[in-house]
Amino acid sequence: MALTNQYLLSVMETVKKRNGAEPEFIQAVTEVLESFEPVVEANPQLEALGIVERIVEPERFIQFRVPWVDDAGKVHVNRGYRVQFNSAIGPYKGGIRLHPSVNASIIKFLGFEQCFKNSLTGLPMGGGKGGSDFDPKGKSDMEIMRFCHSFMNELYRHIGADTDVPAGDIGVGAREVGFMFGQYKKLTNQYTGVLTGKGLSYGGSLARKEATGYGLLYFTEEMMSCMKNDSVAGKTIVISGSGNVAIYACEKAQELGGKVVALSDSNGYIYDAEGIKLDVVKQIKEVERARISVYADRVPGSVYTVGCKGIWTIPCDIALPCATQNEIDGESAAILVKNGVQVVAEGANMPSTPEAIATFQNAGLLFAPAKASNAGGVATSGLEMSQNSMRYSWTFEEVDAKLKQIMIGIFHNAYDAAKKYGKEGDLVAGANIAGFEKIASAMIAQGVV
Ligand code: NDP
Ligand code: 2IT
Repeated sequence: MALTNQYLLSVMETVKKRNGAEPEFIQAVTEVLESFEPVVEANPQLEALGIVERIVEPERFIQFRVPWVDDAGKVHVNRGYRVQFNSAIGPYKGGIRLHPSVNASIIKFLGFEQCFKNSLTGLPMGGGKGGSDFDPKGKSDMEIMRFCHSFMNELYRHIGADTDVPAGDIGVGAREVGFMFGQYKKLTNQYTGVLTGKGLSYGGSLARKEATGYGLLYFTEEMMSCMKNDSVAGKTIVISGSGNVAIYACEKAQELGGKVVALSDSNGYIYDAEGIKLDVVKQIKEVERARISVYADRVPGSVYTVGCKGIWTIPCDIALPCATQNEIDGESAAILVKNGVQVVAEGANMPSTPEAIATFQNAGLLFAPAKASNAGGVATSGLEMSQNSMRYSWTFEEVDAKLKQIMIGIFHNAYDAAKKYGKEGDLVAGANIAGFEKIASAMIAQGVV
């Protein structure tokens, strides 16, 4: 769908002029602005108050040098980033990604998406994102620690429990959050909930580790129940990635009675017709930090295939992309549709290209966009912030129950917003609109800042 509204067209033109070398950021903005057409047409004050041109421009973008020393004594320099995108509804909130592909475009697309996702959770969190082009693969624990400490040596001056609260993303789990938290505490002499995804012994929340994957399945189950009178039980499921999101999506999918037959990493994918043995995967990925190919050496009858894109050629009822952006292109989407996929729910951020989304929507299947379906991670980060503020912790069951309610609420908000603007069933539009309405209302109330 191309933009036709003059106001949105002019905003988009400026975004392209200002950020021409940032394809992922432009992709994310284009998709969101396309959803806004009926909203800006119904609410002329949005144009008068410059809401959309303000929302696409980050409040602050920080870039910094991250020098660190490897185990052999050699000095390396990486580039660090933090984008503080929008603070209308709460302190900036969003993860930190450590991956060689990280650049300004990746950080800005993630920070932009985060604003709407955080709004959808219903919790008071603005949007931010950070990261570095540091590659954690093959690094020792001490190298990871020195990098994380150096990263925090600059980041600490920009964050705070009421200012900006980072967390994990690709390449950042409890180990990295622990190193960053320790350095923040040392530099500021303050013990605050400045990061989420912390370990349980120093302020982390139960169920945060599981939250994104579990939340994805709570959303999927509610979407299938309400829109198709169906459920995850008995379905064949393909999940890409084998990191934090993929592992706990697999766990909850299996608990709901689904059969997960494939997982992947950036080198290739495993297929296990009998259903993935998750204890084997956890040992390989969480304990040994090894490659997913090892699974085929350990589980008789399973098969490893080199190349990660091939995972989308496996016939399935439900596809859950949980690795990275643009991992499903138009061609892979067409194969999934040809093989009869009924549901696609995004665990990763922006895993489907615009061509893939169009293919899914034209096929009439259920499509859950990332900013709605993967919001469980940041929602539970919000619950971690609440617990830290209260100096208290909830049980696993309490946090999990709140997470489930939040995911069910997000589905209904997105569904209802789409319906309100004449796009019933289009959860892409619904999620963008529902996320936007709260931010826009707060921005209007606060004036031109
Ligand atoms: P992890 O680092 O735990 O795992 C990432 C997984 O994706 C690994 O299997 C990795 O394989 C694979 N992967 C990463 N980059 C690529 C690539 N360029 N091509 C193919 N495979 C790739 O990260 P998470 O599980 O935390 O994050 C996965 C996705 O979910 C990301 O899009 C993230 O933004 C999103 N997300 C994460 C949340 C969280 O709470 N952690 C919350 C919401 C969204 P390899 O080991 O080979 O690199
Ligand atoms: O993309 C995401 O929502 C995350 N990586 C989680 C962010 C957070 O602050 O928990």
